Amino acid sequence: MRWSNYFIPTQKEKPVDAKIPSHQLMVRSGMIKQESAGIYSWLPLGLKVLRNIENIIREEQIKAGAIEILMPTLQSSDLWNESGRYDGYGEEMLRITDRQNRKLIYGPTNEEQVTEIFRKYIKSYKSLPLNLFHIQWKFRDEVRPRFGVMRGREFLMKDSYSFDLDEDSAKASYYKMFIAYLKTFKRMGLNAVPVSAESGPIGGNLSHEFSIIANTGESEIFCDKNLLNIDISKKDCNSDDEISKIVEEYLGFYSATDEKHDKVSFDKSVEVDNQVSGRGIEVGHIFSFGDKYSKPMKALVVNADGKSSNVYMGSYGIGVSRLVAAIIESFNDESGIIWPISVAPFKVNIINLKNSDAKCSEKSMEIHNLLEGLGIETIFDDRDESAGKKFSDADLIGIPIQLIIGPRELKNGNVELKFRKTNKKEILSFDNAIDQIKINVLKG
Ligand code: 5CA
Repeated sequence: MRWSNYFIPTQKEKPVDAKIPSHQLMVRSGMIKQESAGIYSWLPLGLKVLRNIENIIREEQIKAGAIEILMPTLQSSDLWNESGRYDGYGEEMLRITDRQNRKLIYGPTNEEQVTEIFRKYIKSYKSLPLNLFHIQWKFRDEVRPRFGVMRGREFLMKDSYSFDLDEDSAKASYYKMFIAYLKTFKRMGLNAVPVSAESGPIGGNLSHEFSIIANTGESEIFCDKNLLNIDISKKDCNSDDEISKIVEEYLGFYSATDEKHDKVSFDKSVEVDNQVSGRGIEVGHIFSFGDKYSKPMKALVVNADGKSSNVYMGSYGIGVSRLVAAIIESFNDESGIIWPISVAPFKVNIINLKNSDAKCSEKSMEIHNLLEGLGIETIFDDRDESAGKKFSDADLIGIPIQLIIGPRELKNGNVELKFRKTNKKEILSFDNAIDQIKINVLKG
């Protein structure tokens, strides 16, 4: 992609209302534009990152056996009356009346809607277990939308819903998602900590939040340091047994949100040197709540003995749009964003130092085409801007690899390669530079 044909409205100044690095950097790098409180347009760079994150989540959900559907943003209030949540959900729920005077709501979550789908089609234990997920916009009329997309009113969520015949099988479904979540976040370069949590308005008595430790996190979390040292990418999680063992290993260590924290048991069960307390960004939250929805909404299945019972359910959310901000909170420096390869909007940023030099422009275009041909997404900064502006914009938008092409190096058949993560520059021949890029992009 040629930068001059693209749309990246970068800005130098920090937006006055943006208090945390991710919000400042998302606005400055032209990823989002605020439309009203807690509601954003996603501009090309922001949208590319959002889609990359979405795809990683989708792949891991499918690997874990979940099946993708798409439910609407608008739901009938009748379903919420059936579950008993219509009145209870409070002012966070956006309520809408259509021209026929029918009451609708803009979904803050989809337990009711998915239970309605389930009860219409599924009648027998033979169809279980089942896990349905979708990636859809939600609306919560938060009192204090803040920190950009970190706490929006309209936000993108991945939500999955599991259906099981009994409690044991429901637990196995919960554990599957537990592991899928750790793997998902790991692929984005994030070490998520599963913390025992309150279930709030979703309900149930088994619940974990997945948090990224960061200074700008909204809530306090407490855990055993050993929890942070488990490397999920090195674990075999192929069978229910293997999954169960690993989850039990995680659950063996103390971890809790502020509301669940018990100082006495923390002090007793965790050595002082291993006590971690810090701010956490909640990027995922999972719940197991038995028949909380299936009972009032009469979602029944017939078991092998011909008896009917309410299906056991769980729900599993990931804040897709919040993750964009959480990743930036984890990876930035004073010059800008530092994208992990796996979610980066482009993998390589070619910087042509001298547009007026025909050889530089030709070589830049040639390498751009070569990389794109290899399936490596590349942005070529061909703008008529100073080298300084190109460098500072490149650092700001945070593409992991910068390839700098200037007349001096080009004369000797060389280019300069800079890795945004270390900010180290290296002069290499064309072939070596391409090899380095291939190796690093593959490594992810
Ligand atoms: N029904 C359940 C699971 S599907 C549910 O709604 N869970 S939740 O309320 O915890 O939300 C799931 C995830 O969405 C959260 O972990 C968080 O990462 C994200 N999220 C929640 N509220 C917001 C918000 N206002 N802005 C951005 N992301 C949010």
